[in-house]
Amino acid sequence: MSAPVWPALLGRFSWDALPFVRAWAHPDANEIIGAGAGGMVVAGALFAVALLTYLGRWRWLWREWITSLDHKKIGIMYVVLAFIMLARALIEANLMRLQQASAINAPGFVAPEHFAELFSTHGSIMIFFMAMPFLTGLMNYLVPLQIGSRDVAFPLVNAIGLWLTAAGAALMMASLVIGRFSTGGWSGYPPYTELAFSPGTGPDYWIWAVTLGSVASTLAGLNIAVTLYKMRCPGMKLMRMPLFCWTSLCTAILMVFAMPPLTVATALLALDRYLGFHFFTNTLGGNMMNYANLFWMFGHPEVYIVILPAFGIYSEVVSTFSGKELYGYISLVIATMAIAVLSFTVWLHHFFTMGQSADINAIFGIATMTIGVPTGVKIYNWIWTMFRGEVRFTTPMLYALAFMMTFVLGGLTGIILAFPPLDYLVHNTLFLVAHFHNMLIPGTLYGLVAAYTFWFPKAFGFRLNEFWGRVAVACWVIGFYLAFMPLYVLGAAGMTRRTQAVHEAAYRPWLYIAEVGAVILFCGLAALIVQLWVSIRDRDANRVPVGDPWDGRTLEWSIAAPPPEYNFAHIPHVERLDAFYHDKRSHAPYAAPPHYSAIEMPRNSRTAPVLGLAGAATGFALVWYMWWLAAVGAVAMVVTVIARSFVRDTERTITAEEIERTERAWLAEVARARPIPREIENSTANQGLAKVHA
Ligand SMILES: [Cu+2]
Repeated sequence: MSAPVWPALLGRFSWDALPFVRAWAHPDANEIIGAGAGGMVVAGALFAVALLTYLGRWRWLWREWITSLDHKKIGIMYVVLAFIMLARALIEANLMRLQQASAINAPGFVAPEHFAELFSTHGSIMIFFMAMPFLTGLMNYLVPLQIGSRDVAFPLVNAIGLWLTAAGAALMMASLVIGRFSTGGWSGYPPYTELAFSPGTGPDYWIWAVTLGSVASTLAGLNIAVTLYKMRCPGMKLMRMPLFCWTSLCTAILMVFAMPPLTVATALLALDRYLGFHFFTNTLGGNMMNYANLFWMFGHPEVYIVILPAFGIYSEVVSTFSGKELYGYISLVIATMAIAVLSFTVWLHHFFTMGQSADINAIFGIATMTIGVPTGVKIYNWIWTMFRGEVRFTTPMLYALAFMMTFVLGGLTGIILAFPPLDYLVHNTLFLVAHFHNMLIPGTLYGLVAAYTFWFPKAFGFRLNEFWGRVAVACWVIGFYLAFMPLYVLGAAGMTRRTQAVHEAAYRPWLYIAEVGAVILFCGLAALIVQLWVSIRDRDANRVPVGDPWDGRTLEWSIAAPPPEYNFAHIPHVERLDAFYHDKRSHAPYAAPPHYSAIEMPRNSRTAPVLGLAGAATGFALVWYMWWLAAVGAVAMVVTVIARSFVRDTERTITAEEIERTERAWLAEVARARPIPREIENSTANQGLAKVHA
């Protein structure tokens, strides 16, 4: 480390902190990759700034998006953030596989420290800044539409959640350009992450990024739960909610109870690192087991936070594309609640080998196996939903089918790991890595991408290209099997996880196959990018303005695509499950109401983006010991909240005339559209009006 530059102003920053300077001094493959990654972040940011300036879109971005409190726009921004972070974390996954495949009794091209940063950022990003924002975005977008509401319960809290998440993601990105990230894994275990063993900026970047993300997720959970309890339209009893709403409710409750232990764990670790406390140190009474328990009290429910929404998505997809009511709705609801409760009783299975008695291990092992039961109920229900249905093998449905087969395999290896004596054998090996990717790729990623494909036409008014969607499915599925099945073999053969160098030549063929799989997985993302490009190019031909391209069942399909700001001109009244599906068959769902009335919607607010900016600045300042900036950021946050409490004029009225104009234009589209049967729903004839038989 060279000497700090202007310590009072720039804290512990030194020129060495810049990867470009390091690459200049030691131009080897390792440093050049680091500088390339930093360069990509800088180039991406410059490109975005240049593009916005060239198109003159700054004001538009600020007014229409950044300051918006519209739950739909906030949802879309969450998903955009998730896709950006997915790209980075997938590149890192490819680098790790390439390193292991090329470092068999050879040094490879990534140094050990750099490799440790790669698996730490890959895990932290995939969980906190890919899966979490993606599912929070989907819940934001869909929950109000599915329960017949105009908004979420707390629109401003919603926006604050988004911008705090973005602040955390910005810190993750900053760590590529200035300084280094943690080498302590996504779980950041002390004492390794304590100051004595990791004195650099890495664990501090991890602490503040994760803290911002966890506070944001707590807020998101509160908001979604209250929305589902208080904002349902008349007649929408709890047991009439679409299954995605049920899984969102259970997820939101899990967020409210599971995120605070994480916030506490990172806060205590910060006290250790910054102020010399000893919560988790090796000496002076510290005990890292306190951290392990706190972290996994969050960490295991987190697994279900990221999987339950996908269960809801698959329920909607399977039921819609089978043309049938969900089989066993009540048992699906009960199974979801059972999983949510049980998820708090199993955290100890993450450290069977860390010293508790055999009896305690046995109890947690049995509790873990119990979770297989409600999950099995769900798989059973989806299979029976398809049985004797008119199944259409569209892109989202293909994800659902791939999920059902792959997820069950992963569940079986989970039962192996739940059995403590067997866990002792494969603990800390690639077997575990194979297992959780086997759960999270089908159980989260496939679900999120299926939802993106399924609801994209609702959000943007045109369908995504089906061919490229199928190419993406093929890549994600084939890539998954090639990348992770070899890891089971390697793990059972004793190859440890998180290893930068490999000294066993017999591993070679399996590592090669895994590397090919990782490349194919990356092609899955590339196919999604091509799909988006092609779909935007052909958007006029694929418009579905009426808003119901798949003969949908729930309320979000009953309004225009894209929906107007106020969602529903008249708040719907539902009498049963899948109300819209049955309305289409018994009533005229597109009749104009006798009159329209004015609607109040929240005004835009600068509060959330300012809090996000101040949060990012404070986190960055704490990482670099720039105390003056940390103080400025913290004061700015408090002042912003106080200032907001004096704002009286928070609502904006949409006049009845404006609503009438919007609704009439849409009803004219409905009148012009030709109802189409399901066989041609993926052709340009589909304008979003479903042909139904009464
Ligand atoms: Cu677990």
